[in-house]
Amino acid sequence: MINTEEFFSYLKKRGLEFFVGVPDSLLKNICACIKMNSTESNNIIAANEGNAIGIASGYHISTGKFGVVYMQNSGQGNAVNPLLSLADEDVYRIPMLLLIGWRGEPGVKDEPQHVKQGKVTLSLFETMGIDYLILEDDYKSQIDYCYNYMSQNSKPIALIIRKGSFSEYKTPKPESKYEMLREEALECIISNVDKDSFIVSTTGKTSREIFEIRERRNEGHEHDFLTVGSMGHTASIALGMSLGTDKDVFCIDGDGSFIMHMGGMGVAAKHAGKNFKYILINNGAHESVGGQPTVGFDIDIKNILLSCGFKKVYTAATKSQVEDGLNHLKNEQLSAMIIYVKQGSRDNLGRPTITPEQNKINMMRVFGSATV
Ligand SMILES: Cc1ncc(C[n+]2csc(CCOP(=O)(O)OP(=O)(O)O)c2C)c(N)n1
Repeated sequence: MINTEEFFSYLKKRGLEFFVGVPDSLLKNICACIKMNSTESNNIIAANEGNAIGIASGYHISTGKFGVVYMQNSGQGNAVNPLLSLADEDVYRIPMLLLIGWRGEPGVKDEPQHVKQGKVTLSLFETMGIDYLILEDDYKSQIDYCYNYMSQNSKPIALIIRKGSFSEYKTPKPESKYEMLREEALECIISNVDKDSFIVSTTGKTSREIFEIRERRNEGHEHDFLTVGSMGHTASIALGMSLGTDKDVFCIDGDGSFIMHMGGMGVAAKHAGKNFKYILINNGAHESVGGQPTVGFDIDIKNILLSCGFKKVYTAATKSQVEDGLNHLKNEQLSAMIIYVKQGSRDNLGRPTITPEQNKINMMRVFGSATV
């Protein structure tokens, strides 16, 4: 196991002192160490992994230095376009060090959404012509190698990081002015939406908590689309779903997810019928993967939604405010709600025990759209 602080210090020693990326649970300790030892201007938490490649590229152009870009391998997809059409040797040829958390490594048990991505992570880099090393205990010589490679070739290079590679890095518990936990807000939503409504919930603990709430209440899961992967696309899935039914479709998004592909909200609002209901649970953080901050508390999400076309946006920070907001959402067209919560979740939070495909089939049976 690699000592997280020593790894970070060695990067800095080699002049690798500008960090940008999207956090990942597998990289939780190194992300926490970077955050605790950096300022906001040399550790930027990007909206999505493609943006991170863009930021590292601009940084290189103005400084001549190499940015360090961290991401979960799920973010490889978001990064492909700027890696191939910006940083690539056939285009601008921009060096940067990619730190990639390898979820779904073949042979290592992981959740369904990581299995395919884990299988293709290395071959995708090979196809893109990006060289990589798998991080080992002798990380200093690997960092030296990457540094020299970037200097000589002026190209991106990746360090692929296996689960459990870094030692624990403890961070102080986050403080919040909000009272409610996300799970409490979700329980309140589920108790107050009509039984025949549908829910499309975002990636991470939101969907895991919804699954467990349904289990506790002895309810089925066939009205809930638990988006396990494809972070940032929840509102788009909900929009598409709402177009095929008269029943209400409640999108339950997270701030990190909303910010990742924010442009989709304008399109969703433009095409939403009266049954598209948008709820954003804002804890100002990527709570599911270690609590790295988002800009969720820095930007005016209410006005963003209003300018996207929502007619009214309610805010809630208590259960009774959530109930009031839901009454409005149920009765009004193009109303949305932002629920402010504190960070935190149960240590014993489980994961859906039905497969994603079964989740889809069960829902399609309710819609009457199943072909199998
Ligand atoms: C493309 C992509 N990048 C990163 C991740 C890792 N990831 C899973 S959940 C999550 C955080 C989601 O944050 P938010 O939407 O604010 O919800 P919260 O966890 O705070 O409830 C991240 C970064 C991912 N699944 N996919």
